Amino acid sequence: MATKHPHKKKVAEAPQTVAQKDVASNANLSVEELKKLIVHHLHTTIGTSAQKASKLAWWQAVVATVNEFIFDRLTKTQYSNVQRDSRAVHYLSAEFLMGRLGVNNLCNLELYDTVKEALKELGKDIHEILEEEPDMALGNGGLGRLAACFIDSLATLNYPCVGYGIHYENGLFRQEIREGRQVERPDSWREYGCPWEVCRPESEQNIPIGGYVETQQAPDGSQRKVWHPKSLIKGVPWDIPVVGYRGSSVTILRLWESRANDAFDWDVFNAGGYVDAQEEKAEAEVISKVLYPNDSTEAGKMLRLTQQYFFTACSLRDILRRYNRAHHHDYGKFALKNVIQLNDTHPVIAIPELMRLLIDEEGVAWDQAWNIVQQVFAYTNHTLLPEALEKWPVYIFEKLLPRHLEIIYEINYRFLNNEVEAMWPGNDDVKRKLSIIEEGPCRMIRMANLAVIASSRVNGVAKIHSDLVKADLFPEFSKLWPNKFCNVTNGVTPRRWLLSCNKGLASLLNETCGNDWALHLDDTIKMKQYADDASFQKRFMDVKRENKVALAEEIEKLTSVVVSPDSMFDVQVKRLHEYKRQHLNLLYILYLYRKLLANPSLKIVPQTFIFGAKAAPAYHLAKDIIYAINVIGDKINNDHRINNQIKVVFIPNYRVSLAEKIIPAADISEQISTAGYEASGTSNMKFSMNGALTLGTMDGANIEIVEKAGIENNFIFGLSVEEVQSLKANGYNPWEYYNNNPDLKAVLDWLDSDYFTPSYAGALSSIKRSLLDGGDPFLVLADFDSYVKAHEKAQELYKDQSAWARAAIINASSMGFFSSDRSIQDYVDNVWNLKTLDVVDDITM
Ligand code: 26Q
Repeated sequence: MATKHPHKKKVAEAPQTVAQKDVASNANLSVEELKKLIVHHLHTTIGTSAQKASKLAWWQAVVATVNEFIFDRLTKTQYSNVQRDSRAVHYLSAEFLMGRLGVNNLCNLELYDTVKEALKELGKDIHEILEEEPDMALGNGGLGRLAACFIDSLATLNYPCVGYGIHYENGLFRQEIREGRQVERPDSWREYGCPWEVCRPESEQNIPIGGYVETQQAPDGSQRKVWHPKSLIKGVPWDIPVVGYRGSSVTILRLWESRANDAFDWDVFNAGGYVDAQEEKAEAEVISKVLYPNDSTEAGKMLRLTQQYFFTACSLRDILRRYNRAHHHDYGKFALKNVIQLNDTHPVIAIPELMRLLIDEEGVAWDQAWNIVQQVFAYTNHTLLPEALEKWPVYIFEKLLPRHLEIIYEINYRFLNNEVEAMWPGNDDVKRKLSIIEEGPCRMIRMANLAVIASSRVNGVAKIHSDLVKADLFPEFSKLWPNKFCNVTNGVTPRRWLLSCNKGLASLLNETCGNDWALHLDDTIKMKQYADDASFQKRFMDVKRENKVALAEEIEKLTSVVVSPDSMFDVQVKRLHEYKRQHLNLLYILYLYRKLLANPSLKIVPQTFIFGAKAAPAYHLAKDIIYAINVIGDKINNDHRINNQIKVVFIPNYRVSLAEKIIPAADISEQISTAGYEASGTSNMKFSMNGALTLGTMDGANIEIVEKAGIENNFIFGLSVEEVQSLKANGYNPWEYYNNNPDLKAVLDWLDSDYFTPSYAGALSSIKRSLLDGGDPFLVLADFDSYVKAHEKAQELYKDQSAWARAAIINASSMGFFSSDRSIQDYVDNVWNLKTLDVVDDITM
């Protein structure tokens, strides 16, 4: 910065802060200015110097620097929302799988290159510094990452919104592999504090829980319900600003942390119960301690319901508080100003909680409250797996949420006796099916039924999934309310999944499609015209190779396995689940290995099979599959007879930051779920965007992906949804496939031997057992043959690098539809009905 008095002796001067600058011009910020800001923060925020600072300190200083820009924009966004009294969406999700925010925030603020240069001049490498950031792994997989992509798009598109979730102290467990087996370790993403987040004690909430309900009679004979809760839990909000791309809005992800309520704590404490008070404190704090590591299976734990209730109750009070600041408890406009999106059934307890708040605490009549609730809520379904549909025992509700239980009974009674009775008079079968209560020895609350009954809209996450939601999951509901059901195909944010993670491809896109493709992903179609251009093909494949070289280095660092960037990288990274069929992939690898052993002079396309997957800790078969991948990989990687023609690597602790390195380097994207089981999938979109070819089934969003990118540019195999359904209906017998296919029989029998686990025969038998005695519920054996053929086709094409490049370019050019910006626009048009916000730049406060 220029000194105002050049004649004076130079003194150290604090650089101008961003608040004093014109922030609209981030891109024009000079390297010199940024260097000063970063060093300034090293001194004044972190308390160290450029000479002494650790990498962590440099990272913290970079964050402090960009936070100046972020908070300025955040204040303006929030001010504008209040001024306009805008209608907003509140995205309620038990999971937000944000990953790292560093690269993404720098790219969205268009500061990446300047910060890179500034750090370089300060003698630091931006990659190394940004690697210091721990992943925010507050989610299991697809559903949580979708929430993260959606909030990025909401911020970019300037739609008024708040994301609400849980401030877990420990995110998804860190996975270590010991002797081939998964070991779970706690994940502490805030060990040294998270510099992106801000605590907002002024917006704390107190949430009642437990106790009993008293019925009071008024003199006029009417009844009033009074809940006497056993305790209060304090909810402390932590705000994480989410930065829209290119100076659009900065919105908030508000995560609730549970604490002991002060009053209760002190009562016990004063009575001399110091130790008891500590126990009560621990009991409250445990609620936000840890993310449940289940993906797609139920874990009916009391603590899980408490988590769900805790964060939705905090969020609703926050929404009501904000509404009442402008509308003073007049609920006439509540549904006009608010929409609440339920990310799966996890936050569905919000429905009776909003009824309770309106009726018991705000004095709204039942009919008006129900009217509001039915307009405000919308529900997204993410699974068809029956065991994944949440149900809670009535006795748990009696204990934790007695008033909510009464409200649920009342909602159910009115629904069954009005709507259902009108449509199906006297039909008790239908009533039993549609009831929120499942009768039986242990009566259960069906959260999905409650969600459908109370919501204005119900959507699935890919075309085929939404069709199946109507036809198979909720056929009667969709007959009752045909217009309630709709589809919103998932999407992913191109800012993280292309612009930030694949700089090489991003610059090819800039060259061929202009500079706005990260905002308008449809623009990438312009690259398609170069699909046949040999020189462009080469440049495209050079970028891919560079990414493969970087991944090969990372693989060697993490696993000590050396892989060749010239081999075909075949990648399957996702949660481990039988329906995702990692074991089908493994059977193919065994098949190929056997072929090579049988014929040592056989020349195949060299292939590297890359896996990454976490298994739910109690899902034994899933953990056995991880073990099998590791021991089989170990054997193959060290078997000199096959001349390094295949390698198998299992990358431990798969997470968002690893995905960002793996996906840009993939040649083949394995999307091989049994048709009808993967609701959508979202990594399939990321892979395709980055120029991988899909080897997959006609399931979830794969169908729409190949519709756009051309089935001929991908490798589709296996039974269709209809074929799966009819095979199952007609009695599927896996033994037939086993007995009729000698190759298949041989690889399955191999699992019973001690070939891969010397001195421990049968260590891999559980996989074979599940596929034969277990009835092969996901039709692995039925699809094996066609899977092998798909792989053969892939190798054929790979031999022709020009033809491969062409298909890869077409894939990468055709993913415009799968931007989460398009998904969000679909939600806005069909569900939320929002208007974009003009962020006021000039605010006087
Ligand atoms: C349930 C009960 C107790 C504890 C945890 C859970 C739980 C947690 C996470 C149940 C399910 C999940 C996550 C589900 C999920 O990620 N589903 C995926 O959602 C994606 C986004 O729509 C889809 O693309 C995937 O197809 C779907 O599997």
